[in-house]
Amino acid sequence: MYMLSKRDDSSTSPVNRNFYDDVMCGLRQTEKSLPSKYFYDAQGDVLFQQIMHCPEYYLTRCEEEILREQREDLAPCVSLGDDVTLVELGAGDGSKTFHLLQCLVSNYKHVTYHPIDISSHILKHLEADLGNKLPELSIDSYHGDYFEGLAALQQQGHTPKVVLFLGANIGNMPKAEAMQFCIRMRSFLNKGDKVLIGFDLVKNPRIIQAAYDDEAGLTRRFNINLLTRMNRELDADFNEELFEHYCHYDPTSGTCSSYLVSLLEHTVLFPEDEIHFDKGELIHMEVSQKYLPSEIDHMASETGFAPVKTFTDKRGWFVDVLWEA
Ligand code: AVI
Repeated sequence: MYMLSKRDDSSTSPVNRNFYDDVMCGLRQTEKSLPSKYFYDAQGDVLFQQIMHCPEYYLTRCEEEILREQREDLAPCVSLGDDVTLVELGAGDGSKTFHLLQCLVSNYKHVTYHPIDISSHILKHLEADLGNKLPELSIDSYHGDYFEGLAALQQQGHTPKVVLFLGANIGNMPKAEAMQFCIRMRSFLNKGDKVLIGFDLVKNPRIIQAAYDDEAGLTRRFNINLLTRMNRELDADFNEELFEHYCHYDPTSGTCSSYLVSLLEHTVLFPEDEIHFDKGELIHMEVSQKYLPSEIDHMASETGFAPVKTFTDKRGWFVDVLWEA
């Protein structure tokens, strides 16, 4: 029996129970961590939108360039006959996918788009926006877990489809987990279905480091916002002033890691738990993995996909790879 909040009934919802359990599991470890999937509440969505537009965060602009400038090449690759069914995992605000969808609706009869996202807030925004801009597009969104969304689609029948997993979201998993993710994703696909996955490539380490440590402090606020969310939704008493954001890119592994550093020794109270922080102790917040092209090919072959085509931006910083199941 959980007693998560003295004040707010909504805190005892199953969603908050999972949130609480996940948080506690991470904070009770010797090396403390928090799951980055909880960054995306309404305020987190706004901050991430701002990050995507900040000068240092090149990833969104690179991928948008690919989808905008190579849409004519991409469209035939993602269409399977007259009909096109696109599923997007972690669709976000759909602003990059818009270019591809626009090209598809002007060239194909029936285009159906199934965005799946854990943020209901961003899905509502996406539906309204795309509904306005592309009235010919059929939109059928799913709020929740990616694999539950894929399973729900599978139950609707056997439609050839292309699954988009863009934005380097795959980088928010350690490499081994990303591999398992691809295997699981493939288990929901039929032979001939395709995936289009966005990977951020290894490059000058200073460029990567700056992307996760922007001058305006947006990434700092994005990380700190998770503490604010825990205070609000889990009745915790984090003092945001006692934590600083730190990020470290390790060019030998291609892993960019974000942390919050406790600036003082102190204890944070939850309704039924307390978590002690030493001065200087870290909470690992997020991994953003960068890949070599050879590692991406290796991932395709290890997970049972056949590489079809690779789309790269002009600077060669980012790729969208098309694989067939
Ligand atoms: C969503 N994801 C791909 C972003 C990234 O680049 O890892 C999340 C992010 N975190 C800080 N800045 C952006």
